[in-house]
Amino acid sequence: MHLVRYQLPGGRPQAGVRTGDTVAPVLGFTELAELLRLTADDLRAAVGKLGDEVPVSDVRLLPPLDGRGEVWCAGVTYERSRGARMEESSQQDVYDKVYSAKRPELFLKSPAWRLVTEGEPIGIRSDSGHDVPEPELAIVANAHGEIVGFTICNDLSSRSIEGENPLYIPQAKVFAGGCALAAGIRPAWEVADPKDLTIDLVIRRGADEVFTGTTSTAKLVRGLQDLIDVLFVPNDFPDGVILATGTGIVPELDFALQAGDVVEIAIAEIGTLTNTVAVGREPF
Ligand code: DO4
Ligand code: MG
Repeated sequence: MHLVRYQLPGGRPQAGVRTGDTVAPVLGFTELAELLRLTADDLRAAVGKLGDEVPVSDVRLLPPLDGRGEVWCAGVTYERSRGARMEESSQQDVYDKVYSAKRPELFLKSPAWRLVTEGEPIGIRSDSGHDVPEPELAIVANAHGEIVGFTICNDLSSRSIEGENPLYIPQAKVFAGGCALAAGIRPAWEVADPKDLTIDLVIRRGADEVFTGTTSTAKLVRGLQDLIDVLFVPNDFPDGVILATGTGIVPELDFALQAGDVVEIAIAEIGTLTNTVAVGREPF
């Protein structure tokens, strides 16, 4: 099962559960934020009480975060990411050091309202020139800092802007269409070992597969609860938070996304996320 947000034609967004090809509302709850204010045990009980099912083809699926929810990202958590940053950057040291430092790299990627989800366009910056998708396992934590689920995040990134100077990371990482989440959250109690999941990335350009890559969350150097604990030390997340755990797949430097590319991410047991690339606004 997946926790979802959905909308019937003309209706309001509703928190629900998707099972196969149907969705059903969680009785007594409208926003996902209300569910993420519950403890993990109470959430599990709540999603057992559902209203009438409707076919998923009758609804629009929405990004699985609302209210004051935020998406954060961890960076340089896989050896591959450390290597790729050191190759692209004018400041190699910072990436080398953060990979093994006690404090992880964490950054605010997106408020709930700016997210896109399955089937919606993803953006690349028109003033960038070198852009890649970053397919990442994303942790869903409730307001109490408990891990209650997992989804997929595409942490789209400008390699040229970040490579020029790491102080430009917020501009390399935060822009319209730059953060996509899969349309469902797999509850944590259904995922036997989140540190042993295969992640696949395929990028299609017309009829061609122009990039394929695969990794496993077993290669992630940080503990999942450790990352959440660091995030919660100075912050409250009253409506829950999603933390993407970093990428272990980075194309070689000669690859860059183009408008019209189709980016497909699959994470075993969690789901899939497919979007088409669009170029954003005019350069400033
Ligand atoms: O250090 C920059 C960001 C790295 C990142 O997003 C990742 O490793 O996934
Ligand atoms: Mg990333």
